[in-house]
Formats: sequence, C-alpha cells, structure tokens
Amino acid sequence: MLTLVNTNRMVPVIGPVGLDYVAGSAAQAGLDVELLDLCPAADPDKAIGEYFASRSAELIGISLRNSDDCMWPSADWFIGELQRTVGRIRELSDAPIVIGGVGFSIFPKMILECTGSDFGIRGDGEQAVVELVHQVRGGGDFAKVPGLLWRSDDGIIANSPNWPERVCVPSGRDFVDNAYYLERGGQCGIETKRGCNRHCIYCADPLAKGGVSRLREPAEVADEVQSLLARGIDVLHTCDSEFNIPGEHALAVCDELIERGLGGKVRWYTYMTPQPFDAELASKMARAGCVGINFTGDSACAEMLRTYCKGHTCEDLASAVKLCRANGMAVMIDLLLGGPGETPQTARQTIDFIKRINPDCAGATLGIRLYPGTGISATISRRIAAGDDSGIHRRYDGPVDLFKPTFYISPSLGDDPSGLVAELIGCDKRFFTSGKSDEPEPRDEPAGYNYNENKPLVEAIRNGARGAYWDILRQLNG
Ligand code: B12
Repeated sequence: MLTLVNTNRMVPVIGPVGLDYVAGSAAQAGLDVELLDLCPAADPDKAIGEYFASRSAELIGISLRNSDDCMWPSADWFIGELQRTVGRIRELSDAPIVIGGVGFSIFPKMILECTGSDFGIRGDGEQAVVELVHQVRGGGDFAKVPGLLWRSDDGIIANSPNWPERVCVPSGRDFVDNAYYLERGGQCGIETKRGCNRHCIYCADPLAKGGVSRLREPAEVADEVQSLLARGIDVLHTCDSEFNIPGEHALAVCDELIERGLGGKVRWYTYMTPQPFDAELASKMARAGCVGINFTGDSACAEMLRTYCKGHTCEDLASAVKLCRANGMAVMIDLLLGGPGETPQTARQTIDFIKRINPDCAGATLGIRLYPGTGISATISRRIAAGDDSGIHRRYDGPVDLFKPTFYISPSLGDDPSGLVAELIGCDKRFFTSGKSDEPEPRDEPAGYNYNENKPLVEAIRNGARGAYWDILRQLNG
C-alpha cells in the first residue's frame, strides 16, 4: 500500500490539492492508496501512531507544501516540524519514505539531507510516485523514476526534475475531504496549468514547476469543476502560477466553463499577471464564474518593474483595474516593496499610483524571500561573498543560509523600512501589510496580510465567509 501524508496544518487550512491528484493517479494505475491527513487531527503524533498501528505501507509519501511562510517579519520556518514528522513515522514503520510537494521541490537536496528520508521527488508527483512504487517493489532502477532524488554509494543522486509537457490529472478529486477544506478554509484549489515562462528575478515557481507553461485540457479542468460542484464545492481558487500565461489557454478554459453553464454555479478567484489581459478575456472570465483577480503587480515604478524583469507597465495595471470594475470582478494588486534599487521615492511612487488607480485592495509585502537559483539570489550571494550583507534580514545566527528564511530589503529604505511603508500608506484601508515592524506581526490585527495562523480570517470563515483570503480580509477591514 502507498500511504500519502499531508503535513500542512497552517490555518486557515488549505486543502492538499497536489496529494489529491497524486493519490488519484496512483489509484488509476491500480495501486492501493490511502491518505493520512494530519491537518484536521487534534494531535498529529497520535494520529500517526493510530494509523501505523493498524496499517502496513510499502511506501510512505510525505507532502511539504510550504518550507516557510515567506514573509518578513514573521519568517516562520517549517522544516523542524517536517523533521519531527519523518522521525515519528520512522519509529513506527520500516517502509521507505519519499517527500514531495512544492516546498520540497524548491529545496530538494537540502530537505532530503536534513530529514534523512530515503527519496524525494522534485516536480510533478503523479507518474513519478507510481514508477517509484514499481522500483521499490523490486526493479531497483531508480534512475528511471522521473524527478527522483535517491541515495547511492556515491551520495545523493538527483534525476532531472519531473515537468512533463502534458499535464493530465484525474478530475475526480476523491481522496481529500474537500468539503472540510471549503468549510474551514473558505475555498478549494484547482489547477489549469503548471509552470511559468516568466523570468521574475525573485520567484520560486519556476524552480518547483519548471520554466514553461504546461497546459491541461480545458475539458479536463471543467470535468474537475463538475466533480467538485457535485459535492457542493462551489468556491475555487486556481493553483496556476499565472492563469493568463498563455492568454489563449485562459480563454479556452473560460469558453469550456461557459459552454457547460458552470459560470453561474461556481465562484472562482485567480492569480494573474497584468498582461495579457483585455476586454475579451475579462468578459469571458466574469461569464465563466471568476469573481476576483489578484494581479502580481509588484511595483508601479518603471525602474523597479525593469529590475524585477516584469513584462507589464504601470498603464497595464491601471487598465487591469478598469477591466475588472467593468466586469464586476473584485481586484487586488500584489506589490513587492524593497527590491534592489528601491528608494523612498520609488516606494512612494508605487503606493501613490496604486491609490490613484483604486483597486479594491493591495498587498504591500515588504522584503523579498531569497531562494537559491533565482536571479536576485545570484546577485546578492555574490555581494555577500564579497563581505557585503547589507539589506539582508533574517532571524538566525551564523552564515547566511538561503534554505532558512532570508530576506532582502533595499538598504536605501533606511533603518525602519516597515515604518516608512506604513507612513506612505497612511490610514488607507485598501492596503494590507505583512507586518509593521521588525517584531513578529501581532496575528490578531485585522489588516495582517499573512495567511499563516491568521486568526481574524479563521474566525471570519468559521462565521461563513468564503472566497480568496484578500477578498474576505478587505470586507473585514471595511
Ligand atoms: C494557489 C496558491 C496559494 C493559494 C491557495 C489556494 C488553494 N485553495 O489551494 C493561497 C493564496 C491561499 C496561498 C496561500 C499561501 N501560500 Co501559496 N501558493 C499557491 C500556488 C500558486 C499553487 C499551490 C498549489 O496548490 N499548486 C498545485 C498543486 C497541484 O501542486 P503541488 O502542491 O506542488 O503538488 C504537486 C507536486 O508538488 C507533487 N507533490 C505534492 N505533494 C507530494 C507528495 C509526494 C509524496 C510526492 C511524491 C509528490 C508530491 O505532486 C503534485 C502534483 O504534481 C503556489 C505556487 C505554485 N505555482 O505552486 C504558492 C506557494 C505554494 N505558496 C507559498 C506560500 C508561502 C503561501 C503562504 C504561506 C503565504 C502566506 N504567508 O500567507 C500561504 C499558505 C497557506 C496554507 N494554509 O498553506 C509559497 C511556498 C514557498 C515555500 N518556500 O515553500 C509558494 C510556492 C509561492 C511562492 N513562489 O513563494 N497560496
């Protein structure tokens, strides 16, 4: 038997959509699969103990969605908890352990080393885990398993990441209790594509999902929406890096949903880049059930957009807001303040511009999480090697280690960059910040834009709120 374990217990809860797909594929391939979901468990250690007391697995797959919460100032790191979970399972079972998930795929070798697990899969899990079960059963030819990291006499070997061009996943969504996640998490995830061909200097998505858009058949996506609807799950969030890359695929997905009459039955939210986005796409998205878009705007200053390697302009942001308004969709713009070259003037320019174009809300994240393998990390690591660690923010001692939450904030923003951002925002309630000072964020603050242990959000969802978290928060904040 293949046992898959969901370790993500952050609240508000997010359903393990990746495990739903992996389990569905393994079952389709004829494997006996079970899901041990530690999220709803009051005591995860006890749940693990009870499970392995009565089951005998031949392979145990553990999912790591988030390596950390990627936010300064909280900088919460989840690897210690993963190490403890792997240790606890080892005490109770001799079966080999494989780790996967987007958090794992960003730091595959480091996580394999520090947890002592037998295997890891970097990239898509569906076909890889089935092949791994076959090799564990007797083949032993681990070089054949796509995306696999495995141990040999010569140390850890990493096969090429598993990013198959065609993404075809089961649409049944039978393994995860998605109704529970809708009730406690306010929404349910669904993917229309994987990977991203943009080159934003800070982004981890290409490290985990690959550097090209890998598309799902629109009909398969619509089948999945129908499977979820049949169970009363009618509030969705896409799990694509950017829904509109490429734009034609976004249109094709909308066409399929409209044709099947699903637009009036589901409400969905998505992440998008500000372009390509035109009147046709906006109108089709609204007719297909989209009720809110979160744009990865990053900045509204041309120099900063160039520094981040973004493909859009400030005018694209303004046009995106207008198109959303014209089509009745809520609109949020996500900003990333503090990148290389950011000054009080460029930050002011961005915040003032966003105030003028008037989205429903804006996320003012300050500080860039540095991931090994991204453009920004290459530049900053060279500076650090030359003895210059200005702009680095972290909560651990010793040498800079990008596995641990490490952030960059342009030193030109001064000694109190979060104070500066707060001042620029003023009392404008449309903006959410990731924390007001270098002290950990007070989590019961309504405006807090960190979904890690966000108590007001949990409470709102308990009271019936549904939708993307920013859409719930903006309503909470009035
Ligand atoms: C959509 C999304 C959200 C939505 C979720 C909506 C929803 N209902 O699902 C929202 C906005 C709520 C959100 C919130 C957060 N997110 Co988010 N999110 C994403 C996004 C875009 C998609 C995640 C996803 O579900 N992918 C689709 C599934 C199918 O893919 P998957 O989980 O990777 O699974 C595949 C493989 O990894 C593998 N696999 C998975 N598990 C296993 C297990 C085994 C054993 C094996 C073999 C394989 C395997 O197989 C699966 C299928 O191929 C990713 C970036 C990205 N492009 O993936 C960021 C991302 C995961 N989020 C991230 C973060 C940090 C967060 C927050 C912590 C932010 C915050 N501080 O508030 C919260 C955490 C919320 C929570 N409770 O967990 C980071 C994590 C980075 C890291 N260092 O680990 C990412 C990578 C974004 C980024 N580039 O920084 N997020």
